[in-house]
Amino acid sequence: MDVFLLHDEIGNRTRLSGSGSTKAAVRLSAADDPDLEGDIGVIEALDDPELKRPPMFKVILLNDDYTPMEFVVHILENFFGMNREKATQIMLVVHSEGSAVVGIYPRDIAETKSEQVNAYAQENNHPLVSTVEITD
Ligand code: TYC
Repeated sequence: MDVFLLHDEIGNRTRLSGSGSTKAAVRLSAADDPDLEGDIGVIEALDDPELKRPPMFKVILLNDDYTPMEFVVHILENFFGMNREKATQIMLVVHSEGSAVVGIYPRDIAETKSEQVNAYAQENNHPLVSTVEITD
């Protein structure tokens, strides 16, 4: 917790504490309240609201019975930046488990990659499909 000691012009010290804001002393004028004119008041500037991390999304590759293994490896190398060894390993996980997460990205990037993979598979007459799911 931040603690501020406020020294005013007439020698009084006021202990200000708190977090999430910055406080400053002001001398009140008749415009604020005629009864309090000349007293010390405190104004408080609230911090910016906490910025949340953007939610992240998984791109999931699904198995099928027809897409050639070499085509899947090619996809993993070219759309997900994997080297051949990693791409082969992940392809075999999809093949044996039915699906695997192949990347985690902010929503726009995950959706674009998934759409690009699905379009590329279609253009090449393979039934390969990827999907997008929000991370837990
Ligand atoms: N099961 C496919 C085959 O035996 C290979 C394959 C792997 C297909 C991964 C899709 O996402 C996939 N040819």
